[in-house]
Amino acid sequence: MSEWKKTGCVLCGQNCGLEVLVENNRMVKVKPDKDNPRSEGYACRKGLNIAYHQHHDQRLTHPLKKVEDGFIKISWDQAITEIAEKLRSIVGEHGPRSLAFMGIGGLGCQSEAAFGLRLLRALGSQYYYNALAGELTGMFWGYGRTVGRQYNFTIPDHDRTDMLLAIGWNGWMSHQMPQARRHLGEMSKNPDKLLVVIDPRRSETAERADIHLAIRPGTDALLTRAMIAIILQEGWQNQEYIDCYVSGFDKVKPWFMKFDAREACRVCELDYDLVREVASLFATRKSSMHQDLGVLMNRHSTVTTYLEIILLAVCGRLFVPGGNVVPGCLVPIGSHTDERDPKYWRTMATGFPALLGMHPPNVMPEEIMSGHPERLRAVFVSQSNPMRSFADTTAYEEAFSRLDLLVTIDIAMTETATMSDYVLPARSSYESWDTTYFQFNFPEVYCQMRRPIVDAVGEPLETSEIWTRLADKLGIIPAIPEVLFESAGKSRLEYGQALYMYMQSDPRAAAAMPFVVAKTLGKEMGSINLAWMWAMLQIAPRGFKESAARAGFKPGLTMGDEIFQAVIDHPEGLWIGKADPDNNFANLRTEDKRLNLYIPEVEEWVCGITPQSEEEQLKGDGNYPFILMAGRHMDMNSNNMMRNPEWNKGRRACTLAMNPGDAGKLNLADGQKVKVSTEAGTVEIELEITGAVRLGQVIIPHGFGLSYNGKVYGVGVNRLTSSTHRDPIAGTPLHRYVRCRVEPA
Ligand SMILES: Nc1nc2c(c(=O)[nH]1)N[C@H]1C(S)=C(S)[C@@H](COP(=O)(O)OP(=O)(O)OC[C@H]3O[C@@H](n4cnc5c(=O)[nH]c(N)nc54)[C@H](O)[C@@H]3O)O[C@H]1N2
Ligand SMILES: Nc1nc2c(c(=O)[nH]1)N[C@H]1C(S)=C(S)[C@@H](COP(=O)(O)OP(=O)(O)OC[C@H]3O[C@@H](n4cnc5c(=O)[nH]c(N)nc54)[C@H](O)[C@@H]3O)O[C@H]1N2
Ligand code: SF4
Ligand SMILES: [Mo]
Repeated sequence: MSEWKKTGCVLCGQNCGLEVLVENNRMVKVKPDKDNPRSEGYACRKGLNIAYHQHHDQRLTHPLKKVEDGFIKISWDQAITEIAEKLRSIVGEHGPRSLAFMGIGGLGCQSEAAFGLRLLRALGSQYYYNALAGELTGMFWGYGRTVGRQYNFTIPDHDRTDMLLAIGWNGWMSHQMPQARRHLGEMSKNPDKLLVVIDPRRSETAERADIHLAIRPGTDALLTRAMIAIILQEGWQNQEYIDCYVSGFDKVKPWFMKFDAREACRVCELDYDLVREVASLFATRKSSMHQDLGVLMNRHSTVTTYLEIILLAVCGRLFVPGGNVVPGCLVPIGSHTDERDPKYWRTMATGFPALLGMHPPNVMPEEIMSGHPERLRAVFVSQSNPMRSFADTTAYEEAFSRLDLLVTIDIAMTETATMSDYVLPARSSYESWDTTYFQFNFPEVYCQMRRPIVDAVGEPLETSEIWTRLADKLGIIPAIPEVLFESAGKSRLEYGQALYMYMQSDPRAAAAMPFVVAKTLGKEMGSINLAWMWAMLQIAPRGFKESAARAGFKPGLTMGDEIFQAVIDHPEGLWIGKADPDNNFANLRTEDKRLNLYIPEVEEWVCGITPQSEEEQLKGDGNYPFILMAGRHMDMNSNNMMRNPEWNKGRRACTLAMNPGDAGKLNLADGQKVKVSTEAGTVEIELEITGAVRLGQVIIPHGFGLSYNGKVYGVGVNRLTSSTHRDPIAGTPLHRYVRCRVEPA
């Protein structure tokens, strides 16, 4: 029996619509879904290879427990009972700070987040480590301070902008915007639109740019300071906008008035006149900006994104059509956790704050290894593979071996699972109902509730169900009145009323709401994730309801249920809301309702970024003469989501990429084995000589070094990264600037 079924790709945040031909419970053909309103028939090679993610030899089928010589299968009941007992005893003896959760909610399977995080809070801990705190939290910090909410970060208004400035973003390969190649291709060809790329190398996106500023690696803070200086010194700023919407401008203006932009450009190895032209275009056109890992994972990370916010603000490009806007959403992807508020925990040994509720994976090894009495002792990992994803694999290995309890929930036997005391099998995104909350559109709000299209093999559960069973065993879920079970079987409307009454009557019930819904409506629907989508639509904030009304849903008590029905009726995905395009300023949530441009804590840092100091700090290191870009998003990797190397058969996927000029000087030949060393470690890897890399820079992609059927595929680049090479505010890794040495192996 075969049937085409609608679903979506979970390999990046775009979640393109897919149609999959399923035969005998296997995905046999995949095509882009033209009916999906966000991707409109677009998909990349990763999505078209999704079957490799679903069907492979390392899929987990049963709960596993580590014993002396490997793993044994155990029942769910035994797994949940033993884990709950250990957890209770660790937290009882050492306090809640000894417990951390990591991952939870990847690129396309985010329903579990409400459950995992509710459980963590119920156990008294705030330690939530997530990959976003390994990339984006420095930027969230900047928006938190200037705009008032860490979740009100902005994206370019792609459809309306006429100049897109791409800084450290290789959208052609990494996407991070819907239908990236269509959009970037159109920008590149349209004479009325400008694509400007700032990237040290000729990336696939830079190749298509109208202007490419081939910046010296690691100097974006200096360049951004120079661009603002040029604009302010020339008087090109949008003074009307500043007068109306900005506070603190007078405090930051002096940072730029005497700054020597010409000298800065020389240090950035850029032509001053070209930089001046880009600054002038940015100040005068309907411009917008997308910055990504090239700057977020680089020197001065947090301050670079702060300077970029200043650049946008002085040009009047925030919250305006065609500029940078806050997209609409059903719920934000995290909560605002102002690091100045003592109620939010910092990490014990390293003192890093949670930003958007998340702590940085870079510090976890130190938090486990520290002698602090409340050090981390128990870690639960879901939808993450820290043993390959996060900096310093060697430090992670040592730290994880010191834990009293490590539990991994995954669909695959990963490198992290292999180290765990318990491994719990999750249903994949194609075996369960699930969704994502990432939004990359403006003003529309997107939703697709993917439905199961293949049956799970063995006993895996929805990840939300695993969290619910643990919560139940730990006694966190209050007794649920019979009427909730009964009404769940009758109608959603009756159930909604009963749930509302119960939540009003008992504050404990409100705190445990996801679990209550899971055990009642979730049971009735046969999916906790699906029931939670219904519940979310009932409790959605007012802002979303206004946005749903703009998209045509009837305001009133039944609105949530009406949207839920529409979600069910549209397996291809749909628009469930529309942000107000004329009132993006409503996202300004500071006390004075203005953009607060001045952040005193980093004044010294910003002012210290001068051509002289940068030149000094960037001087080569004789021992480690190359700059390693430790990680690269290309169409042959997908973080750690594709384990079977067959999907790249015949391709050269994991190499050290080097410029022909450098290879010539070192007398190295394409294809030969080389040894790459950094302060953290050494690896051996095949050399690829290519003009796509800048002189002095070398690249190793991430997402490799995965062991499959006894063989290791490629090199784990995080053997070469050090976890202390990180941003001082956000703790994010500086993977795009790792000093290294290359020698023949
Ligand atoms: N194919 C594929 N796509 C993916 C993923 C994947 O694994 N594979 N993963 C997804 C995820 S989780 C993420 S976070 C995104 C990341 O998406 P991107 O941020 O676009 O990914 P990178 O490859 O790191 O690209 C950053 C660019 O920055 C440049 N760069 C390096 N150093 C500097 C510098 O000093 N200054 C400047 N200005 N630029 C610099 C690099 O040359 C590179 O072209 O990709 C997503 N998409
Ligand atoms: N050196 C270096 N390191 C990097 C990067 C870099 O550029 N350089 N990039 C970084 C970036 S941007 C990111 S986002 C991180 C990503 O790092 P991680 O947070 O570790 O995420 P993934 O590598 O995508 O791993 C996702 C895991 O979830 C599992 N999974 C899939 N579906 C489900 C499900 O439904 N339920 C459960 N429970 N599990 C599931 C997959 O099998 C996989 O093991 O890596 C970072 N690491
Ligand atoms: S752009 Fe590619 S990887 Fe991202 S969701 Fe679409 S098909 Fe999947
Ligand atoms: Mo990422």
